[in-house]
Amino acid sequence: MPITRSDLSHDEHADISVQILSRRPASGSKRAYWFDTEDVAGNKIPVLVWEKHRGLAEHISTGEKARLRDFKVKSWPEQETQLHTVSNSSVEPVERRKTRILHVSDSHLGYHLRPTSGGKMMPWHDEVDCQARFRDVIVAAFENDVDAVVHTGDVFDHAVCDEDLDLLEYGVKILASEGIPFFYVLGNHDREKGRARLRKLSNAGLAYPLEEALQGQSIGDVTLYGLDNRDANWWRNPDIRFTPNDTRYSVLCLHQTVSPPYSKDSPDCTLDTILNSVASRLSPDLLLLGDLHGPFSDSDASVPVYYSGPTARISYQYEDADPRANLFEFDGKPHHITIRL
Ligand SMILES: [Mn+2]
Repeated sequence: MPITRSDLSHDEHADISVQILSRRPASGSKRAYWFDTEDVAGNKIPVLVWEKHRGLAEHISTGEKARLRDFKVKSWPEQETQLHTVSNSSVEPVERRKTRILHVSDSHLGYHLRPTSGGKMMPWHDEVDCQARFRDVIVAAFENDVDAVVHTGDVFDHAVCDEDLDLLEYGVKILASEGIPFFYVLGNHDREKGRARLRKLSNAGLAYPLEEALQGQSIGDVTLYGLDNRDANWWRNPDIRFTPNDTRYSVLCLHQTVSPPYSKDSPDCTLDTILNSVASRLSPDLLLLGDLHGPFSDSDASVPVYYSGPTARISYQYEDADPRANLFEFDGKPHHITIRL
């Protein structure tokens, strides 16, 4: 049987596996910080790290499971049981599942209601089936056993019918029923009806608008941050107030034309502008983007940056781009795999 709080006796040294729930600064002299933790039975155990042992657990993030070895038990009558570091204490991460995230974008549900792309008639318009490809996204999420789906905007096209709106709802609900959250930012094509349906789903706790979570949304050891689409003017003087987190990885999600990876005329902003504007609060490990309808990426940029491109072949300009999604597995750094839809 695994050790739980009730097995701990005052002044003994304990080895115990816990989940790290949060880290907070400790008041009082010589104290560095507290971990709020939970044993396998769900009992809360505060863990005090003394200043002289500060480095001991710096590699552990909230949300992780850790094995605490050689911690001193403090269990006074009528008080909560605590663990305190001593000179021999060690903290090791328990083998963890690597967080897997599916990134999709620009599904443009409703596109069947307009026959043009960039003002040009689309020769293959009748062959495009945004609804079918969106269903493929849901299947890809299950097949690849992901922990979350991130949609970087333009879920919907300008005009939508009930079937488009209901398909999103169906997809988000079936994901939620399997414990896979759907995170999103709004694109420049998401209009009133589409936004209203996304809002309904987020009010019901089924979909998660990243724009509204300045503290980010954590999934495993990854925290997702996002902004809805802004115009290029806003990016001249961006004001971004994210709250830092202590999970292992941060991912920033936007719906913008960004250079790099986009190398042509008039991007909304540069990658440097984005990184500088969040630098005092975040250093993202990955940028996930929507807006461009081609699969642009730059894995060698100062922060790896990826568009997924649209989930259906809706663009005249990028007619050779196959519909795809990005799968990321976080293992020391984000590893990228292309999923064809
Ligand atoms: Mn789009």
